[in-house]
Amino acid sequence: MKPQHCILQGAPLDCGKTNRGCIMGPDAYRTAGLEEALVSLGHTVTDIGNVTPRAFDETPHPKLHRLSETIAWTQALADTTEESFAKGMPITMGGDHALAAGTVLGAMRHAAAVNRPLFVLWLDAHSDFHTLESTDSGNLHGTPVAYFTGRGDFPNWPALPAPLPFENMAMIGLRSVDPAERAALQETAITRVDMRQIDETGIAQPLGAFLERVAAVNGMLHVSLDVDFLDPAAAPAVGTTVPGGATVREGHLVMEMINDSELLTSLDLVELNPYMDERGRTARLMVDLAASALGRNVFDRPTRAY
Ligand code: HAR
Ligand code: MN
Ligand code: MN
Ligand code: MN
Repeated sequence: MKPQHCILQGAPLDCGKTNRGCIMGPDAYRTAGLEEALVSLGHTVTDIGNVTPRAFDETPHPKLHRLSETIAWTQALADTTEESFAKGMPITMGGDHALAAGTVLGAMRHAAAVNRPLFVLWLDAHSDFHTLESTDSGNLHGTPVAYFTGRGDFPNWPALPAPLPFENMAMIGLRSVDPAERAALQETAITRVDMRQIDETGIAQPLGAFLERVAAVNGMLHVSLDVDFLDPAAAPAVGTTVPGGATVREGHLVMEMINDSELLTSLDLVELNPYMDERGRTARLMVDLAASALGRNVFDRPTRAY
């Protein structure tokens, strides 16, 4: 990866679920040395601080948790992300995964402005493909993919320039998909790679195929890395642990392949709950994975323990 100007943007959004703690995520990434890691790789970094949503009036909803707040965050993050694209590569320090509604919308606006296709790589145990109708938890961090692919009604949410085509999306690491999400996914051309496939073929094969498709059309690549993509033994600081996740080695391989592809244009680091961490180890691992996506050489892998 060529030297980048990285724009770190804190998104202490904690409204996408009922368990709290992601509000502390941005400061955990700062404490774990994200900026310093990127600078050591030859990048320049501006930390613009934390984004704040515009004022919102929370009207209690019978089913959906903190809907108005999530919409306000989506607007604010889309605007900030779009502005950050004008300066460099937006790297969003979450915050729970509801933030991706805003960051992907910002990336879509930028992609439309520069006339390039946008692709999204979703590294997650979950598909986050619920509509506002199909979610049974009411937790909006389970819905951003439906929003930005234009599936279902999201009244009062910011309008999309155009929905993200299903063909432009890959989900890798799946192992917790609700029945309604599964049925809906099967009707789409979203690339879905579950842990069984990773065990059978390795993670490099499906990832490499997706990256080739992005490169073939000079696409922009937005990567959304959910902590629960990783196995909870390696990354315990997340509210929604699912056993059987990606190993540290698989995580680094994915990030190193992303770096080699030179396709990355924006990155989300989501669902870190520092309240549940063990002496900062998950925050450090996430920082190291981000560094791998931005060029840390395999021989430079840190000796610090997770
Ligand atoms: N599908 C479940 C729900 O709708 C769990 C969603 C959990 N999402 C995240 N992000 N933790 O991936 O509630
Ligand atoms: Mn997620
Ligand atoms: Mn998840
Ligand atoms: Mn559900």
